[in-house]
Amino acid sequence: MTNNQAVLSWLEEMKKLCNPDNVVWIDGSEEQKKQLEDESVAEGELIRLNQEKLPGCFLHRTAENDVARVENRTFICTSKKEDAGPTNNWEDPKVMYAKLNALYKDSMVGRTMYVIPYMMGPYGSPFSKIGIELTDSRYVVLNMMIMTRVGKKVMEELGDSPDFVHCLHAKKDIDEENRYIVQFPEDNTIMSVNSGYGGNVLLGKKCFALRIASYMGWKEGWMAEHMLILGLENPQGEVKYIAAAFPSACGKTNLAMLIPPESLKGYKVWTVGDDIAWLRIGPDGRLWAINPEAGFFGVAPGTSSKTNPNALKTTLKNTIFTNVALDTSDNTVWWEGLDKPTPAHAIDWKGNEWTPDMGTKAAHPNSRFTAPASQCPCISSEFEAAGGVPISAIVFGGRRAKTAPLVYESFDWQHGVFVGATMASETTAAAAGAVGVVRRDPMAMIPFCGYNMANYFAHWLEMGKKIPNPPKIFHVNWFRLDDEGHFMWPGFGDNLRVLNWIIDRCEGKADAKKTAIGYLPNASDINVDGLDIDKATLEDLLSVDKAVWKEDVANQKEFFSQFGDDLPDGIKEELAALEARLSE
Ligand code: TSX
Ligand code: MN
Repeated sequence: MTNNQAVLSWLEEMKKLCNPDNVVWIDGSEEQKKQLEDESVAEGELIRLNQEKLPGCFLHRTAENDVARVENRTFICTSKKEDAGPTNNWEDPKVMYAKLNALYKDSMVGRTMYVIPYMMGPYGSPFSKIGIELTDSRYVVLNMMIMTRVGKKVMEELGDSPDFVHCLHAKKDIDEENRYIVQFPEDNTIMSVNSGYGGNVLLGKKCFALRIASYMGWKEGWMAEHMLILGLENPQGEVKYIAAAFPSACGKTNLAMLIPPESLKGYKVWTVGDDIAWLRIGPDGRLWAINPEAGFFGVAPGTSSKTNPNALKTTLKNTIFTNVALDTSDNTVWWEGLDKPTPAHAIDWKGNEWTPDMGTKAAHPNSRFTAPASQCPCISSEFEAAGGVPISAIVFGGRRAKTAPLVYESFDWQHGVFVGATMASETTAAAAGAVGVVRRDPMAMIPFCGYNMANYFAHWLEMGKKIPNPPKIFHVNWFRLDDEGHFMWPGFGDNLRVLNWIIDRCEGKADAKKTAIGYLPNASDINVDGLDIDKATLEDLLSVDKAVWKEDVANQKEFFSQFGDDLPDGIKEELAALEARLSE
């Protein structure tokens, strides 16, 4: 498929290492996809679902010990340890290459090595970057065909350039003890071994589009962020774009596909992306963003016609489900939280017989759908735009019971970076470990930053100086609890009321009050037409408890202390300024 010498010589080297029986280039054709699907079904890697109800859909089950990303086995291997920073695992590249090469040695004997040329970002876009993933998993190939742009056209765009990310994946023995997800940012290389789970093996996603790309952005003056991108259309037909970062379990995909409440007729949300944004300064001095992905790799449990009808509709065809339950009555899928009657009998995610009385979960809590973005009913007309979309507002969020109000606006860019750097979520019963523990996750990038996070904060601060017309930065919290432990804000579609205030602030059309933590809306600044919420509750949602915030500042300081002298002055200044304002 190519005469590219850089590609061919690397491929030869990897063939020698892994020793596959065959090598198959993925061309992106429909025929080759069909063939891979048929082979996967024959080998038991995929189950073909009801083709009347779910055409082109399949179910895959991973090994029981291989159901999520493995942060403790994820490494950033830079020549200097300081360049990985205190929040990443680090190993000397030489040591790591030696360890990995021993694991890959002859790992593909008797197997086929697939060569997947893929593009992150639209064809012909100055934002876009190319990767080539070598894998011995058909499941990886079929998922990459949904999540990225794959095949001949990518090799054409690469031409004879050596500028591509080298990605090697071998399933090996799915041995947890020898599982490694390793980024070498200085070599544009990613190596993954002993896993078959999405986030560990679809190397274009977290490994490239966040870890490697964040490092590239640092070196090249752009940003790779863990953000959804949505377009908000008002009744006049004007669309403004928002990029938003949230830690896991805050409903990012749901927000990206939000359906406005009945009472806000005329508004519409368009999805550009649900997970990753690449941002660059545009010729007009604004910040522009693309979604480098082509599909959604969404969490299935909790996805329903109440929480996210657009996601459900996206998954009705050409979708790969991973670790959900199989409803044997009609050969379709089911998961906890799906508003379709619980099946009387199913096969659970482990492949065992399941009935509701067993008290176990039918679908794994981290079970997934892989679905083409183009099938989303609310996909943005700008989804493929080579120049991206102009970002009016950056929104950070978290799951906080008491601390953060429903929404606030930062004073300026530097303060906004501080707001992102102090992002946190409180653990719920759904996650492992204690409930209510504060986990700090700056910009939701803790697991995904490919370099020292102190340098990442500095990069954010630098970008602010370079963007002539920067977006305003906000913080939201859909999860504030009252004293009885009930959610105070209805969330979901009603979050549009908050997004509208955010956009109005960007346009200079909405009022706010100045507080110790930033600008907050007055209760009267939020449109509550058609919403059953009393004024006292709304005022409570928009209040700042200084005592609670002082405790949070203590926790912020402790978190930042791990960066030592590397913590940028801009962050130190904002921390001191917040502390001073809280004591006024
Ligand atoms: O995704 C959520 N969003 C964003 C939606 C655009 N969730 C789901 C949890 C994360 C996966 C939310 N859960 C949101 C939210 O805004 N808010 C809540 C909390 C909540 C849950 C239930 C109700 C209200 C708030 N009300 C009833 O169940 C009736
Ligand atoms: Mn994510």
